Amino acid sequence: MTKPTSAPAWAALAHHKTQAEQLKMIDLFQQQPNRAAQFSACAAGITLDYSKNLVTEETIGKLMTLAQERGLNEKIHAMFSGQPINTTEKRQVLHTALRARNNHLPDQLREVNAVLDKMEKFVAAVHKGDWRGHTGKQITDVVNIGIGGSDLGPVMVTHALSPYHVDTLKVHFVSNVDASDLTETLKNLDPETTLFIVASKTFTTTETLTNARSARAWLLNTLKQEAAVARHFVAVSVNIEKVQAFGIDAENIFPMWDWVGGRYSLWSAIGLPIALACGMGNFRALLGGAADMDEHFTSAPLAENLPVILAMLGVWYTNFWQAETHAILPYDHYLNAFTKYIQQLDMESNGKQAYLDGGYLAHASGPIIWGEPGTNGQHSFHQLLHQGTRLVPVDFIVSLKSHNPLGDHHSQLFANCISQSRALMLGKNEAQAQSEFEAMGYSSDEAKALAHHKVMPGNRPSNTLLMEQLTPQTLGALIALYEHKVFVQSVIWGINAFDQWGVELGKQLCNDIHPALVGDKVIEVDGSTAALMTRFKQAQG
Ligand code: G6Q
Repeated sequence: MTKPTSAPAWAALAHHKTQAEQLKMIDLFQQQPNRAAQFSACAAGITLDYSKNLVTEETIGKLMTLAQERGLNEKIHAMFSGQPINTTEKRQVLHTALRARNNHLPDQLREVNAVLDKMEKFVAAVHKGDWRGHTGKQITDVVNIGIGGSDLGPVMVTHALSPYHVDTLKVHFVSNVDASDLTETLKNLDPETTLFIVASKTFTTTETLTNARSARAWLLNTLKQEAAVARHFVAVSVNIEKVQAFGIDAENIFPMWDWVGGRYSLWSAIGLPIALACGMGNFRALLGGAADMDEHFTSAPLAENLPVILAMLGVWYTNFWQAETHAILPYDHYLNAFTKYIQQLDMESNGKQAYLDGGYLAHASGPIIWGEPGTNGQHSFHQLLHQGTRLVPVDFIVSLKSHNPLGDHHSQLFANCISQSRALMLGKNEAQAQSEFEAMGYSSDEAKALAHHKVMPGNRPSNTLLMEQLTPQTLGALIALYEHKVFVQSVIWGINAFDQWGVELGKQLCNDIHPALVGDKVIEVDGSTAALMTRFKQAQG
């Protein structure tokens, strides 16, 4: 496959950008009364309003041509049909099979359904109190031990679906090898009523195994008998042998597969903490919402396809406007872990510099993803969004209905959300700024001198993603929407969204440094690292 920069549409877009610099969004709205409807699309319970972008019909046409020239339709088919598109790891990419309704991959589907059934029985047994702790007490707390893809998805969804939680069980998450994480979590828990899920696809991740060993020691410190482990530890992994070597019963292992990437795995048994928190019905509804988005992604024409539109707008700003970051701002308290989750999904997938078919990228790839829920961000970093020198495209995410209708909270939340996107677009000119200062009592000379501090350039782009309400279905669709957006961008850029070789070197170095830090082994390192190691050793006495 040729480089994206050689695609005719790439050159056309580069030329078109010089004209697009003259676009004023607010003028476009005046010229096209229908603009909001024209640049909106809807699928799987999510409406995407992308009318507040620096685009015209021509821009969208050219972006979709680029997608076609990059062979997007064929690549979508290749992923869904199980071709080994993760070529650097020689793997299929089949997280969509975890939520598939049709039977085009019978082998995978049989295995997936068997694991879903096993999860269903287990969740019901824990909820009903049929599964009890070693001393016969009912389980009241579940602690998921995992990191990265075995943590961020389940954490985000479990928080997001708080209104659906069963009230007999609390689910906690431990990820960091920093003992403070485990210690603070276990502080108020009772070993007799606590169940651990060790979630690790490979079952070789040092942080997870260290936490799991300490959790087992904590349990046995009270329960004394090794047999207690069988009632208090279950695992999710591909690596059955290693799980058994850790001492977890074969019965208590929920399998997953090589064809599910870590950051795409919340739909597998890695989602067990979600199912325990909300019940299997809600977990299946989450899968259903994602399946709805999959169906839309695989069937809708490119120009009406939500993941494709989001992705191509991202390409527009990243590659033609040199935007370096992308803000994701959910106006929803329950989505407080959403941006962090998308950060991994996007940055671990598309933070790449090598073309799939050889050579290094001649253009930018995935942006830096950041953000916080609104309205909190408005009292902090939104200053930079409005007046900073950088272009930051924004996704606003908001629901029409709250799970907690209280006074006018929700209307205030919604008003703030749409006011922010409008403010980004409108901006404020010098004359307006000056008269505002005058209205505040400043003299006209002072107001004139200060005016430029209040000027906001405006014309800054954003998308608004609207849901009726944050439910398991709409959340599933929203996550799948971003998964596919990331995939589409990887196709445009010609990179592999499904490997993560960049995280390896740090792990390798740590495997050398740690033994030298805790023992007498001497290793050759640079002066800075050596001095830091000496300070650590001295501090430990
Ligand atoms: C995700 C990454 C990474 C992975 C963790 C945990 O795509 O591969 O975040 O999920 O390193 O790995 P294990 O599940 O194997 O412990």
